[in-house]
Amino acid sequence: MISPKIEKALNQQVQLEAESSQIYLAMASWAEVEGYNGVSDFLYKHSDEERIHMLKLVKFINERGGHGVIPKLEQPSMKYKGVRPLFEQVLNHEIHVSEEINKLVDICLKEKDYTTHNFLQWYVSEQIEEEALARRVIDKLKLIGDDKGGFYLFDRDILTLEAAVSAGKGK
Ligand code: OFO
Repeated sequence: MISPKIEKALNQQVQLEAESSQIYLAMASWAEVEGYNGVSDFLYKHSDEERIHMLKLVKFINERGGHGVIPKLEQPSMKYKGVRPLFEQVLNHEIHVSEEINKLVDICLKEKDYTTHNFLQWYVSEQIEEEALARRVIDKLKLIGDDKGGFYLFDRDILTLEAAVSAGKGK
């Protein structure tokens, strides 16, 4: 059984994961309209992953005797200044998510809720990968600069970056 305090904190995380999914979905749609098909596929996939993060939390809360609350969401921005600023926004957002996960872990330790603490370790590792991936994408974009040919290849190959980061080559 989770305490009301942990339930509330976990539901705040449900909201954040749902917001992440929504933001990446808006980014994916923008990229698709702009003709960046690889970037768009990458972001649609990322949006789906965030929804899974949200669902995992909802199911955990319910299994532990709480009630996973499905939140109301704000409309994300429809316009982005370009692919690099977009990924800088992704990185900043993921850093924020990591900070929130760390706060949650801290609450669990203070409340001596080791079950939830253990459950959250998956999110801790996931955040390391997500930040590494966003940094890797930004590094590539910095290298490419204004080179259109380079950007064409980047857009074509962006989905393979994720596999490289997951395989531990994210640095
Ligand atoms: Fe990328 O945030 Fe979920 O965990």
